[in-house]
Amino acid sequence: MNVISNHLPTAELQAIDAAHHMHPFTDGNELAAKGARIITRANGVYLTDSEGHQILDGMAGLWCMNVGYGRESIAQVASRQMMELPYYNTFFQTTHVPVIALSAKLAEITPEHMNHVFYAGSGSEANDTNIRLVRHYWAAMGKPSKKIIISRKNAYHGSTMGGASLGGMTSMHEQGGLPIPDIYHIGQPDWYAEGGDMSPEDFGLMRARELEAAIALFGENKIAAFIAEPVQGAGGVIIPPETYWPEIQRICDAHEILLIADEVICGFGRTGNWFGSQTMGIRPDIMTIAKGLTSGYIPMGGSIVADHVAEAINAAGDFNHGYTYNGHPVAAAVALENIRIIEEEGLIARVRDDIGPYLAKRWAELADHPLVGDAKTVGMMGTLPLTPDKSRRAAFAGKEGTIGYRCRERCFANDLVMRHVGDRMIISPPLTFSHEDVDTLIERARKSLDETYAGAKADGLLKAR
Ligand code: PXG
Repeated sequence: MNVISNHLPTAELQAIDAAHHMHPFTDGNELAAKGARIITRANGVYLTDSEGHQILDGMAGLWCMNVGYGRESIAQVASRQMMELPYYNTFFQTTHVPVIALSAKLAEITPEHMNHVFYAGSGSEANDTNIRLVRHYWAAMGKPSKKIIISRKNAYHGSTMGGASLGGMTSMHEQGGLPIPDIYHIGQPDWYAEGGDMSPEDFGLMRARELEAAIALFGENKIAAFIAEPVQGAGGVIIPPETYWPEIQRICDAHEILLIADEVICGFGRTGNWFGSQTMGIRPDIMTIAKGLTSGYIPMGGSIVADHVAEAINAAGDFNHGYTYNGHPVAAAVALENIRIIEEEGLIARVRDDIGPYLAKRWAELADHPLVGDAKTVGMMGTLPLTPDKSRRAAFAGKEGTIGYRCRERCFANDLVMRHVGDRMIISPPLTFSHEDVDTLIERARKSLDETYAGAKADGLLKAR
């Protein structure tokens, strides 16, 4: 029997957590003083905490719980697979049925020219694979000098040395001596924050052309790949202007640069297609997947590899790369069941035609709030930049993120999980959200915005920069 159970008082559990558990992206001392929120169960789109609060999960866990909590069939599939074959590796010329079935299924639902998968345990691991994969590919093609990978400022591609280097988060680079060599970052297509007086269309083109400038700077013979999220997630749900992706695709094609679409957040229905690449109309050579692949029920990630890339890799002999848990049988079985649910319940069409448009309509209503500078969605992702002056899309005069943090705290108090990135509020709810869930989210978000506004006004924090 477990000695530590949900039945200990909250404060006691918090004290044990603070004493022994190091949290990701967290100030440990600050959290120890405050006490972590303890989530004890979840069902559908609601979380329950140790104090009995029913919290609407506007973030689908961490952008991953696409089919919602409490899926009995997933638990049953995992349990059966654990009894039949809990583990075997895919090294040394072996394979197993769950990984065979999942690979065939992924080949079916990914774009037509992509029929190969290299598995990993997470999105970070998959992006580390991608770095090795694209460099090895160009070496196999007789072009070993093509090593540099171009990414974007404020991108998120994971927390491993490779993933964090590809990412464009300077606060991550500052810790641990990153980025690793031969990674270069260009600007992001964030028209709201960086577009100034330009039209979104002109700004999108300008940011895409930074890729061409970077290629000219180093020389085409040095560049292996460009990596980007179809819609930046952790950076603040940054939806690029319509001109951006077509221009990026043109540049990659014109200069023999592999295009890696990081679909860790956008994949598996979030944008109203199987993959964000389809929503943005691009043709990637590699796609990073994780999160929605298993809806977070168990960890799994991978790289979906286009035929021409896989053929070159296969022709070059051993690819000296692999993880113990490549294609883990229980994770593969869970992924298959998760995909079966997405298909059976028509969740992708639902996001595209029903709940996505309804969320877009209700979310847009928040734009009339005095704190809100913009209110956009794509599929089941939304962004809400806060501002003290709508007409200029101005930033707050005080420390960046102060108002966003306050708003997140108000959301928590009002039983809604809505994240903040700086002074932007973001959502990414389960794809199973009902119209009523959207209504509840909007109601709680508006109440939280009202309280944030009143508090910020009282504290004199509404001055513009
Ligand atoms: N790529 C993208 C686009 C991601 O969003 C990863 C790779 C890394 O995946 P793993 O499975 O290694 O975490 C991610 C993960 C946040 C947040 O604060 C976002 C992620 C992870 C943790 C926090 O929004 N995304």
